[in-house]
Amino acid sequence: NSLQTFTMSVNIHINSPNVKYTDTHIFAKYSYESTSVQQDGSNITVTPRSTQMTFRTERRVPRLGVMLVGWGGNNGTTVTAAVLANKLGLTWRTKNGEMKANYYGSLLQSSTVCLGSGLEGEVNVPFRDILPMVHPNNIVFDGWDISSMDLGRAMERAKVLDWSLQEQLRPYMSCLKPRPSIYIPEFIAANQESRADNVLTGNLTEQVEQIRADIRDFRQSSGVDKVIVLWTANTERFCDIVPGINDTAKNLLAAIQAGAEVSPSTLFAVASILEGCAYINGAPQNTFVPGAVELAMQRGVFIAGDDFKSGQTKIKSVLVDFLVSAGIKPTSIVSYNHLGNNDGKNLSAPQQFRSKEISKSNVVDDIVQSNPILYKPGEKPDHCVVIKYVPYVGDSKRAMDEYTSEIMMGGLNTIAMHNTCEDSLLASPIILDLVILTELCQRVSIKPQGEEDFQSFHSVLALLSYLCKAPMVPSGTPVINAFFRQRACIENIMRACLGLPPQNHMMLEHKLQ
Ligand code: NAI
Ligand code: DG6
Repeated sequence: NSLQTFTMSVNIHINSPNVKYTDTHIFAKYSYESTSVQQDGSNITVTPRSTQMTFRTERRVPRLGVMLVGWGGNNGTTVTAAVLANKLGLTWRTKNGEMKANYYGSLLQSSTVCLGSGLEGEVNVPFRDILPMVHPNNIVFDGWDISSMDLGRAMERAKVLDWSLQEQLRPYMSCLKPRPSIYIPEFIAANQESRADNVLTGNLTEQVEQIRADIRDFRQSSGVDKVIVLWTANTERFCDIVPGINDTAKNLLAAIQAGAEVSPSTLFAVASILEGCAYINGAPQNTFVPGAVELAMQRGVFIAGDDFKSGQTKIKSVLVDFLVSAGIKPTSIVSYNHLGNNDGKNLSAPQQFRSKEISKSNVVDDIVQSNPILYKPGEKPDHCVVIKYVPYVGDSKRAMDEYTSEIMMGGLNTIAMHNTCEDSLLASPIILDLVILTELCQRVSIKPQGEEDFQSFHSVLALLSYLCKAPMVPSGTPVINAFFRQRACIENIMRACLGLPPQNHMMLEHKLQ
């Protein structure tokens, strides 16, 4: 047996003089190896650098509360139901036999990492066990929706989960009712108006104050230690970046006071940041206007987004990376999909579709730019994104992709793909990974040698890029879209928290005589 994989939870203890466990923290001394490059025409000088750092991870896992904006939607109801079903250990019968609640699709709960080699060969452990992390079963949910439907009926409206599972969950789900939300009709499609029966009134300042009061109320009444707010509501249209309105934190706060145009998602972000709660944007719109980013940085609060990377785009960030890094030149990427859920209905309006089109289109940019042998400066593959609303297929999204690439000596390679799956069952585990990783990052701090204090990660939490279609990164820093680079970043930072070297796949121990 050359491979050992644990499915049950394991306790990992690091046997190293560089790692110290106290009752409250794990301290790990770490040598961060990087390279600095200087270019003079075709002469390139590369200087390896070692930076000594200490990683500090708080060991106590808090009780986490998650407030979803759009709680009554397909994702909101599905993730809440899935957590309940897992917590209750539910099983249900379908025509394919008995099903058991699980967390498939979650990086943390259902994938493994290789710790190293033992006498029996490679040892793989669940990702969730590398560091102390919140378990999804222990998350307490709350949230807002412009639709007043309780979560039991909303789960039925979503048509995602098998009926016999819904029947078991309904008594629990029916007790959950979304709080009234901020509704500004011009930001989402006009076809959403009929469900908006649960909306706040008053001016923008009063509405933001109400959202802040809701967060405090939830924190107090549920007894959670921490709250994270996540937008899984309808995709909004982009808003204009207007100097004097949303370009600085001060202007944004003044714009809210003056009742200027500020999107509901930005109002939620501001309310969360002012309450010291991390805010994650699961949709494509530009919620994080410069003023919101500045506010988050001023308050030392994490923000992350944009847009869950769940299906077609996830494959794109694997496939284009594979092609380009294999020296093959993608020249045309055509991505078509149709779906029939309420998200698809909202996206059938041009401005909301445009937000999604932008976020789905940029995903190949960094991969293409990384290979100037294949692409001239500014050259990109043709890239077309189409989304159609077909009510009958409901949440079961169909995605069809065609990738045409140039291969050797004028040859062409065309790959065509067809994918069918429930959209919300892809997004739900991503929501869980997003909030659990964000919470973990709040407990990690780093002290480079020579510095006095431990520093937290930048407010713009780029570590979550793996889970986002259009990753937001601190201004002036590189955006990484390639799937396995994004995954390696999370894995290696977690390894660093334990004083372990990055996973380098060299396996020299097996390659020498
Ligand atoms: P949905 O339409 O079923 O749910 C959205 C919910 O938001 C609805 O219940 C709606 O009433 C509510 N809502 C709209 N405006 C609101 C506001 N201002 N405040 C509070 N609630 C509001 O959509 P679904 O399928 O749950 O998707 C949610 C979001 O996630 C969409 O923006 C979608 O584009 C995005 N997304 C979904 C992915 C997936 O795979 N399911 C992947 C990537 C992004
Ligand atoms: C239409 O594409 C609906 C969208 O909300 C997508 O389902 C969602 O953005 C997921 O997109 P992708 O590209 O990750 O499958």
